[in-house]
Amino acid sequence: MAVGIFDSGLGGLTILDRVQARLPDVEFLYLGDNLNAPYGVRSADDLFDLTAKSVTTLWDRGCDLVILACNTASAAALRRLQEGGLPPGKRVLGVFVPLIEALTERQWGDNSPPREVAVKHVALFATPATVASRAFQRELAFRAIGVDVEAQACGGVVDAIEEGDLLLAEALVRSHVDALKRKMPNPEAAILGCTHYPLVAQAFQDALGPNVRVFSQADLVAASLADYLTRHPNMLGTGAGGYLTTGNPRRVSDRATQFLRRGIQFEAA
Ligand code: DGN
Repeated sequence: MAVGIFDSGLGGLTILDRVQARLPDVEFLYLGDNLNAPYGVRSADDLFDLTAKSVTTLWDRGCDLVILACNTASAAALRRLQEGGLPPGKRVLGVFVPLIEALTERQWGDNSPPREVAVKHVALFATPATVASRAFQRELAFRAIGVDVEAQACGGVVDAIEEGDLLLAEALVRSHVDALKRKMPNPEAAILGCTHYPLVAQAFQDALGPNVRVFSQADLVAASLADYLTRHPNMLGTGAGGYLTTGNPRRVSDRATQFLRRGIQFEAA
């Protein structure tokens, strides 16, 4: 019985880590499309095709529920997958909505009309593809009015993290935060809209200062998944847990072990 977790590469491990801590009795089958990473600079159609292929792999391996633990894939493919008709008994969820529900102080699945919320100025940090999609602003507009969102495309951060160069990633974070602050000097909240960024969350917080609330996507997704599985216990699926990659399993295992600071063995997808 496993829930599928998909990311373009290693970033989704930050989500997996928190959902495993929250749901220790649930198995997870992780799939990283390392062969085709990074996703952040690809076209929307390309992202849709790659994401659909990986989601189908996880469904075929017995995961009835797949989480897109990648904002770039969620932005480009989630609604299209959901609206295109899912195979019987299969579901796919993304990582945007839990974050936006927390930002707008809504309960899970509250689809009431958009309303005024406490936070007025939000900084969004994400990959170029996620920023270009405007998916975050679209989902937010379904739930809130009067919120000003300033988005900063954080080129280079994912690549530096995937290469294990955290010092470079932190330096890039500081320059992206500076660029954001020139456009929006006093955000009240910051969204780290990429599953790689928890690895450099402290650099974001330090550069933004103590008065900016940085939302933790991984914890919010974990809480939302726990809630979903309580309501839909039949979505646990029939597959076995583990770690799959479209890339080189040995190289990906080494990077993942460094990334999460615990031993992880990937197999070929
Ligand atoms: N971690 C992915 C995200 O949340 O958008 C981006 C990874 C990538 O391939 N650029």
